[in-house]
Amino acid sequence: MKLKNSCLFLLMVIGIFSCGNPDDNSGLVAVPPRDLSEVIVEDDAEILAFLQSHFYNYEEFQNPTADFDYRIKFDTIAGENSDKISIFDSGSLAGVEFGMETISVSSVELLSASDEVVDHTLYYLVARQGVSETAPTIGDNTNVRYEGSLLTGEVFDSSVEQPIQFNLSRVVRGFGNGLEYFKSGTGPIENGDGTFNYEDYGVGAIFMPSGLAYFSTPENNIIPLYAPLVFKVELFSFEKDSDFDGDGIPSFMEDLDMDGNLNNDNTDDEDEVNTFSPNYADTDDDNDGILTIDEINLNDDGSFLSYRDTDGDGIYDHLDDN
Ligand SMILES: [Ca+2]
Ligand SMILES: [Ca+2]
Ligand SMILES: [Ca+2]
Ligand SMILES: [Ca+2]
Repeated sequence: MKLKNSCLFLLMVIGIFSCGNPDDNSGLVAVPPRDLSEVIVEDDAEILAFLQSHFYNYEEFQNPTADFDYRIKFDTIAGENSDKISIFDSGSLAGVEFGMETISVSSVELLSASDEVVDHTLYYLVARQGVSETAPTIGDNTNVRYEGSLLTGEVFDSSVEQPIQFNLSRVVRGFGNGLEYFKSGTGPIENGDGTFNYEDYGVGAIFMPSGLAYFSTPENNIIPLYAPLVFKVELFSFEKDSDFDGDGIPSFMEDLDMDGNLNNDNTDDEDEVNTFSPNYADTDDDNDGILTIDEINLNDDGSFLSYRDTDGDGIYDHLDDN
């Protein structure tokens, strides 16, 4: 499984860089990452060029045959396919031009030399919307099949046969944020041979600029620096209101600044210089020695009921080490 969280890796890199001048002694000269605001312009242009020059097998999705596998395929608009409708014009694409929100990315979290917050557009193509009532949140555990590739079509990672479990905050940011727009299917349905199937699940693709992926940290010797990525996705199922750390608070509620990113909310970060554990992955959020689950109120069934503020200072007990 290579679809790791770039943010946690980057935080480790910050630690290394902050230990001293990289020009000293080693003879190695660190190349500072490029400015985020410069890279996003290039990435967005590359993504748009791809969306306008390629189509997906929309005809198969519109009039599926009995044996259609509901897998997305891309091809260029050329030759015998020169009359196909581009992904951009397909009516199945969403992104900022289509009324969706942008995602704010802090250059500091990507080690970019610039100190800026830059809006990023995440484009996603919904070829088939799933049938579940709700979509997963950024904190939920999901059961997905996927294939990650460069815009050139070169595949760098996939799980296209068997579904795999991902928590949407433990993967690259664009993948987690993109899956929030898909619904899941029905199942599992036992096939009789020990395998399981799902039906009517969401199928689509997510197109992300490098600032929502690996940016300046190349992966697997395949993903180059500053590479926009595309992920084909199939969302079989998800666990609603997942509680990743089991502290009684659903993960999505541990996004204190409500920016849709759970990896930048760490109440006791001063105590975790080398062991950064954001609140959604920390059983003692304020590091006062009392577990979070013992500082909140739970229902009889163990689900979240309410927060406590014993000393009335406006800071909840589990975030208040005083
Ligand atoms: Ca939790
Ligand atoms: Ca946050
Ligand atoms: Ca923590
Ligand atoms: Ca505590």
